[in-house]
Amino acid sequence: MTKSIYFEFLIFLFVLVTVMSCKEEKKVADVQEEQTKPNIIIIYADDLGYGEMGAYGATELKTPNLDKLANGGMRFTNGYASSATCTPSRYALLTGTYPWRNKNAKILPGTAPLIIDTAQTTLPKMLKKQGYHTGIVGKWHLGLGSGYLNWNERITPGPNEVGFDYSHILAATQDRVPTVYIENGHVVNLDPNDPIEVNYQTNFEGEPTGLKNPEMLKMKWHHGHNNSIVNGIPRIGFMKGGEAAKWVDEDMADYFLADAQAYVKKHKDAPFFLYYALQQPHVPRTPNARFVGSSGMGPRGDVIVEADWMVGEFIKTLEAEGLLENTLIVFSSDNGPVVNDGYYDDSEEKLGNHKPAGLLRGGKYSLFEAGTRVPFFTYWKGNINPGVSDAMVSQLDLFSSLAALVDSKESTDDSEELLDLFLGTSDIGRDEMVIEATSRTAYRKGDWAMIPPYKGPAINKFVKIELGNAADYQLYNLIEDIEQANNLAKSNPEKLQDMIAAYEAIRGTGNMEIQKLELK
Ligand code: NG6
Ligand code: CA
Repeated sequence: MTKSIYFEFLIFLFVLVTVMSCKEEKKVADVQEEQTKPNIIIIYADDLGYGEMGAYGATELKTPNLDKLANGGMRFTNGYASSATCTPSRYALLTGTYPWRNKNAKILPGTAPLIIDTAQTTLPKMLKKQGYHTGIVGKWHLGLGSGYLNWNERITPGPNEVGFDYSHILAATQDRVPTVYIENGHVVNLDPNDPIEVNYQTNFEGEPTGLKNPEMLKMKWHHGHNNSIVNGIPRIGFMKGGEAAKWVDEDMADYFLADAQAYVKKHKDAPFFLYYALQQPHVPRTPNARFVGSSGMGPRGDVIVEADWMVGEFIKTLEAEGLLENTLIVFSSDNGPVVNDGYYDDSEEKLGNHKPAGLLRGGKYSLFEAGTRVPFFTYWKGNINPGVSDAMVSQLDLFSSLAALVDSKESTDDSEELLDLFLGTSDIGRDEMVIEATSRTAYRKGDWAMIPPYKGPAINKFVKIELGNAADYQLYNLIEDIEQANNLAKSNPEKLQDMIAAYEAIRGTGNMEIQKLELK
């Protein structure tokens, strides 16, 4: 090649590359212009109580990042999870259907089959039909597979079969085996020469347990949680193999944050839905070294500070990518708080004056308000005016409301379309709602809460939470008595009868077959 031909060739190449990259940029710009539908992100905490954020009155714990969002968006004071435990609440969130309609929607072991029917309508499926890319990062706990599960093959059906294009999850809870991450149905870092086996009934021969090998533990169990030991923490269920795939508990929050950030960066050019399911402050509470001691409240407070930081970093990413003005963020928690949920982790000793449930009675597992009334807010920069609403709203309502946002006609019987309320242009919420706690149900209508009689202990002595069980009906006026201290069932029999009739109209009368709450 002569020198001049060589130069001409170089110039040709330069022009070609420039033209091609302009085309690429144009494509992106076009998509952004065409993108009238906002991105949707649900950030969902695990066991975060009503009183756990500054914006909800916490004084001892600092949650600046969450507060900034809550105070800059619509903050609900009567926002509810459907249930006082995880699986049913997540079922309601993703299907828009009361979890007590599905007998399998209860706290699941890590080996439980998927409880959402693959033919069933779901929030991510509905959004997919409207052109959204859908992803879940974090806690799943809705079951996997359809019976016997081989963890060493593709794990299916799971999130990808009920509407998520992308999934990167932990199967059940941080305290349950298998303690591995699963990406699109595959265990991450699985070594085929070290296959994973999981069993919730019997241990594998020769494997240590929390019960028999206390010398191996860095965190001691208080109740339950005495099966397989992973990273010095005893778990629920037995697991063998999968050494290279096991997660490092202290890195979990960073791991999921990085993935949530990568997801939004990857999908920013078309509408996306991300369900970012945080694992905090569920047990075992394992803050990264950066957060140890940050709250002065021991690991439970430290992981709340950690979660708040993760949310702050995640928002920074949305901001840096120019996505905040075009993204609706919903934040809530799957159920109310519990201080001691099965490990000795100083949470009780170091709680000090912090009130995880604020003024509310009860906690996780409870039919009293603290079981289901949780932090709940929406944030959309430039689109939602900051405000506080006392209107009643349930996570169930996200299905129909988000459908309305994206011009879908889909809705479910149990999910009310409250889009204007979520966007802060209306103050009208639900009139009534059935709440659930470990298979028992109660009813809220207007300012009133009614709890039917249930057998069983008034207080669970392990977690030290009032469950709501009593021999007689309970009736509370939540406006006058948010602490549910005065049972008005006897003094206001007419109201009680109205409430019972309205409750039974939804729930029916056949709900006396309740399961025993077993917290061993
Ligand atoms: C309970 C566990 C508790 C927690 C809960 C599920 C025992 C003794 N207790 O059975 O630690 O894992 O299940 O929490 O095993 S949830 O937030 O996922 O519903
Ligand atoms: Ca939970």
